[in-house]
Amino acid sequence: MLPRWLALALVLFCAHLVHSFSFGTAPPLPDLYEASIADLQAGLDAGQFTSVDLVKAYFARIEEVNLNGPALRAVLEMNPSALAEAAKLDQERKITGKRSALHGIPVLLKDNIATVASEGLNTTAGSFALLGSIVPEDAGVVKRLRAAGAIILGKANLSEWAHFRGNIASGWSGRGGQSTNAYFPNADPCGSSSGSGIAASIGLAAVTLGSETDGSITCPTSNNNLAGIKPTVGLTSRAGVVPISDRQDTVGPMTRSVTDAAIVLSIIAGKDPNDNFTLAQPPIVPDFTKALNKNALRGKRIGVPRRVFLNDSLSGNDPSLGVAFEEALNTIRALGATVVDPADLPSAEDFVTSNNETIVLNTDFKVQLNAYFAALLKNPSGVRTLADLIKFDDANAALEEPTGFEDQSQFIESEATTGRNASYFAALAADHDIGSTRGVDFVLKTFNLDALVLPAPGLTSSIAAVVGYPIVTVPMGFYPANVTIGSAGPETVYPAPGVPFGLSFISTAFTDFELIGFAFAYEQKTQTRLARKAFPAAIPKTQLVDVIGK
Ligand SMILES: *[C@@H]1O[C@H](CO)[C@@H](O)[C@H](O)[C@H]1NC(C)=O
Ligand SMILES: *[C@@H]1O[C@H](CO)[C@@H](O)[C@H](O)[C@H]1NC(C)=O
Ligand SMILES: *[C@@H]1O[C@H](CO)[C@@H](O)[C@H](O)[C@H]1NC(C)=O
Ligand SMILES: *[C@@H]1O[C@H](CO)[C@@H](O)[C@H](O)[C@H]1NC(C)=O
Ligand SMILES: *[C@@H]1O[C@H](CO)[C@@H](O)[C@H](O)[C@H]1NC(C)=O
Ligand SMILES: *[C@@H]1O[C@H](CO)[C@@H](O)[C@H](O)[C@H]1NC(C)=O
Ligand SMILES: CC(=O)N[C@H]1CO[C@H](CO)[C@@H](O)[C@@H]1O
Repeated sequence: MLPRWLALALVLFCAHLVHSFSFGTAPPLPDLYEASIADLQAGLDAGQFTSVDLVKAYFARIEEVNLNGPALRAVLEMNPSALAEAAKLDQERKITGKRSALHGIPVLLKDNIATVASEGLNTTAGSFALLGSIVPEDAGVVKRLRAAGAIILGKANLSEWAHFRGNIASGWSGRGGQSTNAYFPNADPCGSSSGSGIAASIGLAAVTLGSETDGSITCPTSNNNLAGIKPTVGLTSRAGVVPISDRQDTVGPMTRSVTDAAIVLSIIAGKDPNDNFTLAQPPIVPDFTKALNKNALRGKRIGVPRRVFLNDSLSGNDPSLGVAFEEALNTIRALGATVVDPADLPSAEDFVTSNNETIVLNTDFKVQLNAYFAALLKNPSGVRTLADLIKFDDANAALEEPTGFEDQSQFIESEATTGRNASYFAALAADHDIGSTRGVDFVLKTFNLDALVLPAPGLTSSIAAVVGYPIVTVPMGFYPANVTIGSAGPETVYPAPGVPFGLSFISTAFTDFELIGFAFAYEQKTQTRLARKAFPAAIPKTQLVDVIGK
């Protein structure tokens, strides 16, 4: 037995060790659940940890929850070259310093964004029909990420073909299965950038990229408690992105804060000779972090297009969303803005009845998907056209059409189109009329507004989608404990208690900078994201301390 004085001294000594370990001079390691790009750069610059450590930690976090535990199915593939890429970038940081704010930062990509096959990752839009395909080159946005020193961590699950196959639950793909939300077991993550949303929400990557044609960034941003930017069409390159329509597709960041989203957008935005829509953007890519001003809403006029969009029987929204939205308007007023309410779109009803968007997307999809297939250097499935793809899915029904996920109606409708004829251009002109002439630009001008604001769910994304306008979405609240749980598919529920929802700021083309400012001011005032965490089993436990030096 130890003498009492020695036992006491040991206890005190151990207490001292614990004390100096957790409260010593070095700043604490960032918690990867919430860590910002700035937190990670500070630790990397100070030599507290390396990018190799970061990749190891994110890989371990993915392992914990992707197929194990709650099986969120957020991630399709982890990059076999990521550790080697990280080691090189660690070395470079030591010798010549960092290239950008994303140097050594692991980024997860939606699986419709191409990366060169030699690196080891597939680009499949979630489908076995593209497994093993060889893309001609990295997507335009990936070239920019790599030039900035970012690490491609892997590919995220998604609604297959960015949700353009048929009436299939959000977040499902043949290769990845049904991905689910981290805030309520088996809740809908929304889509089509589902895995990007889930992964960003619980820190399976530092930041993620999604793509949107109509709602595919803003909706999963909303459901997963994130900040997301759906850039103006033509601000970020779509070259090398499995397409739906060049009129509406756009690539943007999905992150835990507006600040991180602004950092990522500043790097991925810009002209790309391989996407001529980008040539129409203003000559200089703004530094979007300069928009991060807490007073950005002061003196601004923000309109509420109430008719149709805030009518629950038309939007399909739960009434609890409307309650939170009225509070959000009060916050916007408190931040010094004038809320113009209502600021109705003359075209509001068209967003319920018009079929023009469907005509445009169906026509473009066939033309552009066939061009995507034609540009592949190799595709082992043998699929070279949309017609082949429809046959492939039917022939591989166990993989691509399991019970509850059989539908190919959008593929079939698109295949029936015969190119960009007069009806197509009429539909495009009608979309311009609905979205701009009697839509966003009409109300902005009539009421002298800086932006519109609406809850993210419902019909909101279409207002901007049909004319390629930007949306910035930030956390607004969470469904209450007594919300009526609904069905969102064979395996998913929505709404459900504690599932997040967002607030969307919308304006005309190339107002991304201003919208980022408005969203930042609202985010800083409310800090809604921090009010609630994922359910315990969906929170990965691995932290940097578990991997450093191992
Ligand atoms: C990419 O697909 C091939 C099958 O064609 C597979 O062998 C490989 O493991 C996949 N890559 C990753 C990172 O999963
Ligand atoms: C892009 O190029 C195509 C043909 O290559 C052309 O039809 C289209 O008008 C161009 N778009 C823009 C925005 O320049
Ligand atoms: C909401 O829409 C329904 C269906 O069109 C309509 O009957 C109702 O009057 C609308 N409510 C309001 C407040 O406009
Ligand atoms: C297209 O929109 C216009 C309104 O601008 C409408 O009159 C027309 O019926 C719509 N066409 C279809 C096919 O929905
Ligand atoms: C354009 O093609 C569609 C099928 O894609 C067809 O329904 C429509 O009638 C055509 N319009 C014209 C003007 O030829
Ligand atoms: C949930 O509770 C709120 C506040 O008590 C109440 O206003 C609302 O009607 C309830 N909703 C349901 C679906 O019971
Ligand atoms: C990274 C990862 O866990 N990927 C998995 C995604 O889901 C498919 C289908 O279950 C698995 O085959 C992958 O291994």
